[in-house]
Amino acid sequence: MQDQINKFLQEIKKAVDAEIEKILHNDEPLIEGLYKSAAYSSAGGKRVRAVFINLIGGLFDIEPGKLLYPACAVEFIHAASLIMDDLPYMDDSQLRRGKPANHIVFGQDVALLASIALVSKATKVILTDVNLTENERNRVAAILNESYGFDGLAAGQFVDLKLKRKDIDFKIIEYINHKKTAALFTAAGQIAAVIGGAAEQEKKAVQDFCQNIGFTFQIIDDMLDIAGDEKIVGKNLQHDKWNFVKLVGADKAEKYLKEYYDQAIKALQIFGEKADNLKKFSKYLIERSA
Ligand code: GRG
Repeated sequence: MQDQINKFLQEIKKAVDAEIEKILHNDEPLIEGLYKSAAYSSAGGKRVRAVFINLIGGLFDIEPGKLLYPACAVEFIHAASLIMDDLPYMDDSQLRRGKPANHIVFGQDVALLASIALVSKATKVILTDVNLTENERNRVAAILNESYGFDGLAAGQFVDLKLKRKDIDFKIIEYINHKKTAALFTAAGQIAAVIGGAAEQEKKAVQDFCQNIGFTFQIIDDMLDIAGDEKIVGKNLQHDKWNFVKLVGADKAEKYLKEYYDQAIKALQIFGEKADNLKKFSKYLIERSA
């Protein structure tokens, strides 16, 4: 069964990689550099959020082809956030996905423009998605829109950047993890739930699952930041201003990890066996080394 899910994940990754490459194909010589920069940072990555959309879509029997553009859109926003995050006045990282960060290759000016262009492209692929109804397009675009502004990535990044060491407490860390990391997982889940015509109780379960799995994902990220191998993780480690694991200690971090993980899996109960692949993927995520 694990082999079956690996095959499924590879297929999603392959389809999303290929479609992203196609979408970012450029015929306009004047802005070739902008496209190159955007394509550079949209390539690679584990495609975790794309996989989530598809596995959550499976709970509602959505045919995978219908989720291809939403998956690309979420990955575009994710890539845009990584470009911004690496900039010298943000996290100041030189390495991303095993390659030099975008601004190292293309310059800070181009990196910022590519990031904005990718966010715009995310909206465009949804608003022109022929597989969705007009109502679905509008609802998906609204979810995406909320995921990166005052209620999502930008808010989380702002608090993260401006946080003084003396003000760090658990509630604030939850806020940051919620907005910076869980927001895109939650958006992925909500998008699949909306397209799948989920009932209110199901939407709530998907939200609970995504939020808690988002937290576990960030804790693992922080664990890898301390004990991972830069060559495998593919980004600069020991780089963050603060780190959940350093803050609460390794034992407590393990305890919180288990609590969030259990909560996430519990939220899937109402879906019965249909959630088996999602549970397997969640397990894979907490056992990951990259
Ligand atoms: C894009 C409008 C807009 C704002 C962005 C910079 C910023 C505001 C937010 C930072 C968000 C951020 C980088 C959060 C960290 C989330 C995280 C754990 C990323 C690593 O995700 P993986 O491991 O990466 O899925 P790959 O490379 O596999 O895709």
